[in-house]
Amino acid sequence: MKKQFLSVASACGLVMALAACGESAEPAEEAATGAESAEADPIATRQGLLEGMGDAFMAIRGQMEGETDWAVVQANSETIAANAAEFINHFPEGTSMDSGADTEALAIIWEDPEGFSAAHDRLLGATVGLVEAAGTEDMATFQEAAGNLGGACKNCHDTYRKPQE
Ligand code: ASC
Repeated sequence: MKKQFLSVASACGLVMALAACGESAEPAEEAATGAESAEADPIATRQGLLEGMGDAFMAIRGQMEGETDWAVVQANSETIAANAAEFINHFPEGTSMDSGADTEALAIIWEDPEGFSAAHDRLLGATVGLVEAAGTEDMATFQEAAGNLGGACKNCHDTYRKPQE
């Protein structure tokens, strides 16, 4: 807070000559917290990240039958890990199925944040394991890690996503 005040204060110093300091202080503070402001389309963002994970997992499964290009497995494993770490940041309040939006996110996500967070932690652990296993280039090791990831996906979907028909 203090640091923020100081930077606003020095910005005021710069614009003092314009006699607009009082007005400029407010936008400067808004800019400092811009990362927390509402994003345009959080549902599309998280869906894109989750679909990217699904596509990457499909590509991995393709490499697990027959000949394996470990570079492809490793790159897709990295994508899954990166998307898994990011999509969780796009569940603002008011974006469940109940909002009428085109999403399968159940309201229980916001009613049970600890459970949702625990399911996400399990996913993160599984994605770290996936990347590590991809690095070993040992199929038995990788198969186990891929199984763990599928379990983590399912674990969350079973509770927090609209049941699939
Ligand atoms: C995928 C995908 C999921 C999971 C899940 C695993 O490839 O898109 O949602 O695996 O089906 O049980």
